[in-house]
Amino acid sequence: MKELLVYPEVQKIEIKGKPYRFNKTPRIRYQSREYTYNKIIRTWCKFNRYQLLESNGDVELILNQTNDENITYIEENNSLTNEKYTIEVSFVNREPLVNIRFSHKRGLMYALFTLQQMINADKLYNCYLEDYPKFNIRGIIEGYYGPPWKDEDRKAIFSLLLQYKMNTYFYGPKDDPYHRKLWRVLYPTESLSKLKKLFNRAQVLEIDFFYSIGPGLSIRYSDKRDFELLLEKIKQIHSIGIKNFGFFLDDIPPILQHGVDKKVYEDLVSAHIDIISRLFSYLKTMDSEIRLVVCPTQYYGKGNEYYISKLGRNLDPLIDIFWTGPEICSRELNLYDASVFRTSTYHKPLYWDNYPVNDLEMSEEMHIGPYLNRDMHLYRCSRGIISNGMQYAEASKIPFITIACYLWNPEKYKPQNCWEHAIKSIVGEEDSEDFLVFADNVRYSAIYPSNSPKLENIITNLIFEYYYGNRERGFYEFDRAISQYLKASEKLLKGIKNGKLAKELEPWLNKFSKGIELFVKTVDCLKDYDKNKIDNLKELYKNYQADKTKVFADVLYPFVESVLEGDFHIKDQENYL
Ligand code: LTM
Repeated sequence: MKELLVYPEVQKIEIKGKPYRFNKTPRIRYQSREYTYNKIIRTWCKFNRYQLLESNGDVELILNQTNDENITYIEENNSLTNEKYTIEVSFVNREPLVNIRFSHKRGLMYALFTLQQMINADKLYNCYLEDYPKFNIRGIIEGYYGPPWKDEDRKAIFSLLLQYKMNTYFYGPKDDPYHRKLWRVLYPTESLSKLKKLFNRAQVLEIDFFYSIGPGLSIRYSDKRDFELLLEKIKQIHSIGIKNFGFFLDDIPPILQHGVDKKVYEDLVSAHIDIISRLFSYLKTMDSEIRLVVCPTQYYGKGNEYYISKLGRNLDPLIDIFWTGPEICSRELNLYDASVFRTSTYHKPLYWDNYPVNDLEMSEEMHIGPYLNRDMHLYRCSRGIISNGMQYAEASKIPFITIACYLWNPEKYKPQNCWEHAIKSIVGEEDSEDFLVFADNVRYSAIYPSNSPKLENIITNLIFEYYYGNRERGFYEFDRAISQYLKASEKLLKGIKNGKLAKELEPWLNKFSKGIELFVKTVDCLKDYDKNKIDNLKELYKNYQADKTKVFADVLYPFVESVLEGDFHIKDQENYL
């Protein structure tokens, strides 16, 4: 079958014939009917700079809203949906006619993002495609420690979420005082109106906006007044239209703190069951459409421990429970662990995936690598995945795109391809080749605890040639390979088109360039062993190590150290053979 490169990849596609090739930006013919859809089509054309006409045009667009079973139900995960769509491209008098079927505005918007990628690839295949997500809840959380994103960052991220068919955003920055430390205090008018604008933007883009509150540091669970204050705060947020709430009890003491609570509850989990249940029943009477997601105090582990089993079994099945997997930052998420959680809590986990977040002790790392090690069938046993972002909003977009592609179509997700696509789209076509050279050395994280796969090969090859092969050839190949790194380092340091990204990545770009210089000078000492050079190298290495920014992880150190210690000269080739 011919390849149709659309991100995220579509579920089913049948290509029936040759493509229609555009030699100029297409004009879209669309007979307006329904106000909401007309507005969507107009915005879509404007965004893509397509001319919109009522007659003539190059591509005729027909919208077909339907509540048919095959558009409102997903077999594979047995769920009702408003996100499914089909696109049929046929040709009438050699001109493309595009028929989109959908049940809801969200499905239509997703269809248009697929269609624009088909059109922008300059060829529109005669085809039929059917598309829908495998995970129901797909999104991100602003839930890290550190400076919260600015509203303009959030809005840009919302657009990215829609473009890559994610449907959820959780507001829960640990450093917004009104979210956690000052949870009892209502938002001042100005902050509330900003939150409302943000929520409105999310609504326009079909993103479910969850406001989260984290009262666990100080709340007295049994106290009537504290419960009233909690409701006051929730009501304030509800007054601006928000109907989805997160109730966070993470990163708080694991046992009851207040004397009054110790008298009323046998343990922390009993207090949590009580307050969550009271809150949920209040919310449901206030507004039946409200959704509630809880982040428990024990949010990682095996999934069958006392706290989480008791909590899950006693909470209403409609309340979703966050879970970060076997670890806080889990290397892997698999079906076995998900089913243990489900069996013991009577809830499918809603993953709070701590990737790409890089706060606290991870702050020297930059997590721009692709999403990895999540089972391709996890959607069968989970409610969805919410990825925790980095304080670096622009850099977070790279992993976010790969996460979105995995969540929509995990069985077809190809991390490397998707990552290269993400880099092209965020960094820009002209800088992406050099950026990839850099990014390959900034991949270290909980989900990828090694680094620099390409650079590692260069070192391995050099060491092999040095001892067992041909030294001249080894040095020649090294020079050739490293020239790409030198070029990338020089180009990226001069600046890239995406200035915001360059600013966020500055420490890592600087460290990359220092590392490449160190590497070249180290090999220079190998080529021509000289006491002065070694002394200079020692100095360079000391400076390099003083900067803790993590690039190359543990790939460069052992090589430089073995040269500094004279290993290559002491161990003579013959001794090794
Ligand atoms: O993961 C959870 C549920 N809570 C916190 C996050 O706020 C924090 O960003 C991550 C990563 O450090 N770890 C947590 O424990």
